[in-house]
Amino acid sequence: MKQLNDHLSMAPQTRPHRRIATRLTAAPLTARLLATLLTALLLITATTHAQNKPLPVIFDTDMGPDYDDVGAITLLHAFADSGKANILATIASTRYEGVAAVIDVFNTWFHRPNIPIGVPKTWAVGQKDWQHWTDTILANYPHAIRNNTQAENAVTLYRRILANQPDHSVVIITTGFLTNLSNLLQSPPDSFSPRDGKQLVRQKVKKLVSMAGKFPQGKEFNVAKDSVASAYVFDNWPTPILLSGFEIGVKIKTGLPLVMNADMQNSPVKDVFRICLPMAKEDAKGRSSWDETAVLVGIAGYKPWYSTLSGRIHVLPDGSNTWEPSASGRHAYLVETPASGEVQDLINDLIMHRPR
Ligand SMILES: [Ca+2]
Repeated sequence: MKQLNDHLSMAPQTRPHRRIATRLTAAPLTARLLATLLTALLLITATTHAQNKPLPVIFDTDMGPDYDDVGAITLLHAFADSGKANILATIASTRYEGVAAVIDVFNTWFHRPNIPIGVPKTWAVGQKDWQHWTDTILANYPHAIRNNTQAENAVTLYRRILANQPDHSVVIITTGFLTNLSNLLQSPPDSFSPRDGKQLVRQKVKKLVSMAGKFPQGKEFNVAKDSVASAYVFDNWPTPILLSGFEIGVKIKTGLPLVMNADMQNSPVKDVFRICLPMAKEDAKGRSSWDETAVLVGIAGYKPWYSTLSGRIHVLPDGSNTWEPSASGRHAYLVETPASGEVQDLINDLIMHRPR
């Protein structure tokens, strides 16, 4: 349970003592300069690659309990601004009142207020943040959506968006629960497509990239909170799946350079980290960056920072997962390389991205 609880938004007094971060809080100046150059190079390279074809992306997030989703949506918009990604939709996998509005805050701040927003209209996790960062940004930043009734049905939105995309083109990135994808797979034909959900996914989706699981085995929040949906998706999803496990993001501590950046003013991203970082002892050297890794590898690719192991993930009834290695497996999880240490500075720079 500890591994699960590490990613839970528990009340601070009930949080378990967590491992002490071994990374430095503020990298030396030369390292920071190098990181900035690496980030610039990444975005320039992304722009070059993307000049003809930005990657069509659907972002599915439990925006609200943990705040690494805030870092993740910032990376998403940074890659969109560099021409690397085309954000087709931003969809919540949780349904606490306000989640659609919170997503709208970030899309609006990054000058993309018209990105479609979906929320689950049937059962879904409803867990909200304990730090009240969502309340703060809703009170202080513009957003057109006021409540979840103004957002589209998540499954309907998936079907509408996918039906209009080229075959085998869409990358779905999830940083929350797999509730929507399970419902999508089991959806019947409708006015948008004569195909059922599984057929539509097989036709339109290129790959699924998820922050999910712990490898080679363990119990992780995103998989466990709706374990029935997780098991269904992993058993039935008809495209390749790339998984960023708990062990990848937990050691990537980010947010302090953002909070200490005096030039960043009136930023909901900075406000969230400024509010939340001091509220948990384990975040003293930055927040673990589980969700940011999924966006990074989903759009920029996993090399050179990671390699992968192929096989198949299995979800057990208690929400934990195991791994079955197989060279021909459709699933793969990230494995660290000597370059993995660069990711912390890279994400620290990317979450300071400003609206273009
Ligand atoms: Ca998340």
